[in-house]
Amino acid sequence: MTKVITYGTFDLFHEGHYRLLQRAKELGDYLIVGVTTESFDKARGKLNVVDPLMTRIENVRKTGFADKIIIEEVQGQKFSDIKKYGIDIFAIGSDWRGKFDYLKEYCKVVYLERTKDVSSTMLREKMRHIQRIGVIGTGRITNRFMPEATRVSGVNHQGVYNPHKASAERLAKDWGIQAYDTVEELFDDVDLVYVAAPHQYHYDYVKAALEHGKHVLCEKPMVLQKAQAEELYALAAKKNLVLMEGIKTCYCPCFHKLLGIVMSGRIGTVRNIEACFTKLENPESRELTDRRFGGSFRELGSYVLMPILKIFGLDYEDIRFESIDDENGIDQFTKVSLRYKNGFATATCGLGVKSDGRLLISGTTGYIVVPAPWWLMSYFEIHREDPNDIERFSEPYLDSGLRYEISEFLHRLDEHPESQEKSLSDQESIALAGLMEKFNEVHPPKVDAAEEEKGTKA
Ligand code: C2G
Repeated sequence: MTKVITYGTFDLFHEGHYRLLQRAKELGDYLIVGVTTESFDKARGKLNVVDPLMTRIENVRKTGFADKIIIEEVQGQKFSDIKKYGIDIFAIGSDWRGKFDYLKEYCKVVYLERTKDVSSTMLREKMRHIQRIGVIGTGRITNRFMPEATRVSGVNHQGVYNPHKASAERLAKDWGIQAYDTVEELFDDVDLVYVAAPHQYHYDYVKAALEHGKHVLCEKPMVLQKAQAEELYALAAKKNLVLMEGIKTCYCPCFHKLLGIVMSGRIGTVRNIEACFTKLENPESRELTDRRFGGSFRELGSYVLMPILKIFGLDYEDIRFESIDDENGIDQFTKVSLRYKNGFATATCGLGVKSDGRLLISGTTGYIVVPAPWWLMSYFEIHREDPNDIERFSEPYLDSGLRYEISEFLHRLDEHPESQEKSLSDQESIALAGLMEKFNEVHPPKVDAAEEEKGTKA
């Protein structure tokens, strides 16, 4: 008798789960299904799980494929289950490809293709159906986004668009999704759109997606002009759609904790904020060669300004930008100084410069320091006058951290606009676009007419 085992959360049970179990069962004679407990999902960073364990077990049972159902409670259990039940085959979806190769020493490991189209027909009685995501752009960030989206319950990758079809096809092949010829065809097949194209194309894609009635999560900087941001948020509101800017740090649990602590007055009244983000980037990269849209501020400015706007607000009295440029006029290093009625702030960003990427918030009774890299925040300290008086806080920040913004995006779809308070509000996102625009005014790109023409046509 060939014994097969598979595991999953099986939340909002859908066709992808059904087909996975069906094919796992076909691999042998006896199928064991491990269903994850809430606490295990929490520990492994699976977010937004809706159904309680008993409902998830019942849905697996109803398929009739499982000969035995067990619960998965702890890390390392797969290995002991394989031994305990004398398993011949471990089966799991292809989104986990390579991740369970270590089990090959004990049994055969089979990665089954994920189901591409997950319709909601099996979920008629459920509150929320599986949201199909379409991705625009296939760069580094998209490659991080794809695995992170599988860690959030209630979403499923559907397809990808890139005007360079070959790149879209590559990503589509890796993820068993569809590469679309036009962006309109992608919109027709999805509920949500993730825009991760180069910044200068964001406005057009976001606008088109909203006009097609799709919710949009757009990478930072969403747009480079305030009026464009205002227009897009107004359009989203008019169409009752969610539009959210993806500055990942502001959606992570540790940042929420930090903000709560600052706002509750634990370090007194805040007087100074310093945020720094620098990166040694490849000199050939788009960020360091694109005279119109490259440079450290456009690339990293959203991160360093975000905590300043969250804590001090949008009403600064004065702002000054200072940059060190390369011979093409691309800023390698930029410092933004903001003066508020009762406080100061400095946002520093650099490409090709390395500094201590920390966030420092100084108040009248103490200061908070988030060590580098603060934008991947999982720990911070409160210091007071007595050098021994240090309070330490930590919260998980898993992998690239994009799962938190995806989770927040779904939360807003469920009509929880109040969550803007602790992450990023529309007004703050509009203000960030305004600061991008201001930077452009004081630091106009050094481009000749031919390049200008090429840029607008691209
Ligand atoms: N699945 C699929 N097609 C989809 C969605 C999911 O084939 N469109 C598969 C997954 O690859 C997985 C199974 O269905 O093999 C269960 O998926 P989830 O409930 O999302 O569970 P997961 O987080 O993948 O947990 O220990 C837990 C396991 O490691 C897997």
